[in-house]
Amino acid sequence: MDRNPSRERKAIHRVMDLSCGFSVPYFTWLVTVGLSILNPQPALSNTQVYSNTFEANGETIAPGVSVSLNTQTTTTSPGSGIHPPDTFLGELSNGGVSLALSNLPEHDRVTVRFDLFLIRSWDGNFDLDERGPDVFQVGYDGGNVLLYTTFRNAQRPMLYPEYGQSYPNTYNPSDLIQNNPRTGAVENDTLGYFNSIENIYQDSVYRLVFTFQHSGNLNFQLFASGLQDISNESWGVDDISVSVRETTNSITATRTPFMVPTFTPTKTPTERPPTFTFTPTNTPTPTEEETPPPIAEFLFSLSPIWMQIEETSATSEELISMLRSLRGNR
Ligand SMILES: [Ca+2]
Ligand SMILES: [Ca+2]
Repeated sequence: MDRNPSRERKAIHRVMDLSCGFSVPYFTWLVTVGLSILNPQPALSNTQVYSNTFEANGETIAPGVSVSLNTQTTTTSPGSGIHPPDTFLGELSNGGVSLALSNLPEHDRVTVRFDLFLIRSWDGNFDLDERGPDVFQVGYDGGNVLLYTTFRNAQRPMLYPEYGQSYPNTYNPSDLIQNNPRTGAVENDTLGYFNSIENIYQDSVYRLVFTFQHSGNLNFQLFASGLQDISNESWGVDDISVSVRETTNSITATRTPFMVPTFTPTKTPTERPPTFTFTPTNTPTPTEEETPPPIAEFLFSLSPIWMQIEETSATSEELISMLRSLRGNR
C-alpha cells in the first residue's frame, strides 16, 4: 500500500472537498491512504427481502425486515404428475391477502413475483346468473393498482361463447376485451383440483411479476371479488418473493463507550456484494479514551480506505452521511 505523504495529503483534501455539506465541526476525518483506489460499487443493487414457498421452513426474510401477512391459511394441493402436491397460501375466496413489509432497505423500486393458483370454475367476464365477473386485483399501499382483471378457467359457455377473460388486459365493463380462457397461464389442470359438477380437473397457474417505483414501507395486496362459494372457485398464492432496488448500501454506525465507532452492514447483499468490514488496528481500552484515537481500517466495496478518526463526537447519522457522500461523489 502506498503511503506516500504527499499523496496522503491530497487524499485528505479530496475527502474534505467531498464532505461539503457535511457537518465538519464535530469531528475531522482523515483518509490517509487509499482514495486513489477507491472504487465504490454502483449505488443500485437488487436485494431480495422476502420469499415464501409455504412449505416447511420455506420462508426467508432479510435481516432486519419485518413481515406481516394477514392470513396464515395454507393448503397442500392434491398434485399431479406434472405438479406434485404443493403447499400454498389459501384456499381463498372473496377478499384479500395483505403482505406488509417494513424496515426495508432504502429503495426506489420493488419487484414482486408470485404464482397465482386459480382453482375450479372461475368465470371470467361471464356476468349472468351472478356467476361473475370474477375479478382479481393486485395493488399496493392502499390505492395503487397494478392489475385489475378477470380470469376464466371454464371453457367458453356454450350459449354465450363470446365470454372469455380480461387477463392479460384490464377488466373494463364498458369496453370488455374477451380473451380466451386461461390466456397467459403457465400451467393448466396440473394442481389436481377436481370439479365434480363438470367432472373435470380444473385449475390454472399464472406467474405474475410486478415492478414499480416505491420507497418506504410496502403493503402488497391481492384481492378477489365476484367469486361464488369457495368449493366452486377459489385461489391461492405460492412462491412469492419481494426484491427491492436499493439506493444505497445501508450502513449503521454505533459507538462504543470508548469513543470508537463500529460499523455494521445491515444486510448481506446477494448481488454485487460490497465487502464492508471494519477492523480497528488497535484495541481500545478505557485508558485510551483521552488519548489519540485508533486508526480505523475499512474495506469498502473491495477497496480499502484507511481513516484516522481524530475526534468522534459524530452521531451515527453523521457517520453514515459521511460514507454516503464519499460514495455518492466518486
Ligand atoms: Ca409451495
Ligand atoms: Ca364465478
